Amino acid sequence: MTSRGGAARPNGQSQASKICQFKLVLLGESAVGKSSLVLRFVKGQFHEYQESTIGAAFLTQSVCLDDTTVKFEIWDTAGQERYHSLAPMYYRGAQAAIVVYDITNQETFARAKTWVKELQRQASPSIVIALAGNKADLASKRMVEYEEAQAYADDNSLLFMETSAKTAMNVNDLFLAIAKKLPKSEPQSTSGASGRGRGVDLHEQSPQSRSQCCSN
Ligand SMILES: Nc1nc2c(ncn2[C@@H]2O[C@H](COP(=O)(O)OP(=O)(O)O)[C@@H](O)[C@H]2O)c(=O)[nH]1
Ligand SMILES: [Mg+2]
Repeated sequence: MTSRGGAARPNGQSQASKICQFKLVLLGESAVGKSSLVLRFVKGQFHEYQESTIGAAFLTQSVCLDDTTVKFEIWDTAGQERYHSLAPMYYRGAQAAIVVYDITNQETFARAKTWVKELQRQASPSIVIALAGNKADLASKRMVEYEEAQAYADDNSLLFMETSAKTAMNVNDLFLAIAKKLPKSEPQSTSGASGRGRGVDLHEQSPQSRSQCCSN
């Protein structure tokens, strides 16, 4: 379902607004707040007793960047180990991933690092990876230092923010930062000529525009 916007502009500008669609996957240990981040971003809500995710859940939400509407197809996965083998199904073809940990739990940070490694090895080489240190509202129980996570993110070229699905801190900003980093319409880079997982799922089928996400 690709709706188009801004086809006719009253001021007569010929440039219609673009709609870009991207697949984004959330990964991370269970209970770090993946579903809560999605719920906050998509519906502006937070539930103290968020039901745990079974398998995966799918939602969409858009953000606007200048003349471009970036529509995220969000795949929220279950963090339990028993679902691990399903994960490649969700990150394959994804243009963006948010790897979430809980700042009050070191183990979840270690687990986030293994997700990042797996994405670096198995996902699309051009995937935009963001690291989210969630539950930033629980600062008094902090076990993962901001600087440690920032240094790790820098070393691995990840976007990094501490977030709180509870207070909404940095939730929209994180998705917006990802939207900004995603390629909107530039030509395919020659270095990535194999194009594995460049994964533009939009349905503009002309061969030259395969590497583009936008329709206008
Ligand atoms: N204090 C606080 N609790 C949170 C936050 N995000 C999620 N939670 C809580 O953590 C628990 C697990 O959240 P959930 O979204 O189900 O985690 P998931 O398993 O990663 O999807 C729930 O009880 C949430 O209410 C947050 O930012 N701050
Ligand atoms: Mg969940």
